[in-house]
Amino acid sequence: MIKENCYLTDQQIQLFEIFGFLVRRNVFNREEIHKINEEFDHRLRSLKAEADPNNEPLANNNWPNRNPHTPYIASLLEDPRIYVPSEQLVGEDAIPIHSNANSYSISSSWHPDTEDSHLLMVKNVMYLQPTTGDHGALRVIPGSHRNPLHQDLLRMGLDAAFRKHTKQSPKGMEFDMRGEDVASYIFSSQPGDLIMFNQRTWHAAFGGYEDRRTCTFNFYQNPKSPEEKTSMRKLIEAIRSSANKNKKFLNKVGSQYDPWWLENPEKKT
Ligand SMILES: O=C(O)CCC(=O)C(=O)O
Repeated sequence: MIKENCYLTDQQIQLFEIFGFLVRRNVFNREEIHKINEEFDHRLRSLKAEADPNNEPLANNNWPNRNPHTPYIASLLEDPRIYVPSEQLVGEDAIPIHSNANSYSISSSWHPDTEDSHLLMVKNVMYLQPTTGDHGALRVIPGSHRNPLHQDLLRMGLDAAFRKHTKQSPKGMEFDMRGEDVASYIFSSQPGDLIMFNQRTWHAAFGGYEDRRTCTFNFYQNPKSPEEKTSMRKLIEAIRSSANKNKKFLNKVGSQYDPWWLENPEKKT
């Protein structure tokens, strides 16, 4: 089972390059999803118990997985079903940057994760509950990782609601259409399905509800050219400053990985 669902075909790779995303079904089985949910429950409960009650509740509780509290989820970054396809898309020397858990209480408005055009960044997203268009499914705008579409959407202010919510200043024009009415592919999914997307691809999710869950695994291209290296430095700095911000809300959340993970207790190579 694990081996069967590892390798992407040339056609899948081609579709990823053209559309900026790729859907993979039944990658994890029911028992594995159960194990992930158990660790997720436990970690969310303890992070909430440890958080300062005076902190403002967050619409997206987000925490890193690479720690001894969630050993099974921490191992997924090194599961061939995650890293083999990621390396096929990003390169064999791809760098695993994030392994995160998210518990949302709202929808997510349209946004790309990055506007950077030098480094290829790929995110694997696994929804832990069934999703449909009006029940928290991820939507992606096919081809929006590429210019001119990527830039056109920025210019028309499609991310206005996202920027407002994340307290960033507006960049484009006023955008006042319902996000649901923007043309897109809707990733209706069952737990165990995965979507991989180029992080420049515009995405959103509507029909949010309390404790909507995802696990995400991101791989970045290993920078070689001066432009790629500059991009990587900027991204790492942005990750560092957002980790410090999160610390205020969920006391324990800081670095992307615990020293336990670096010690490699399972002696994985
Ligand atoms: O499910 C969602 O609310 C959106 C997820 C998202 O933006 C992401 O994983 O990058």
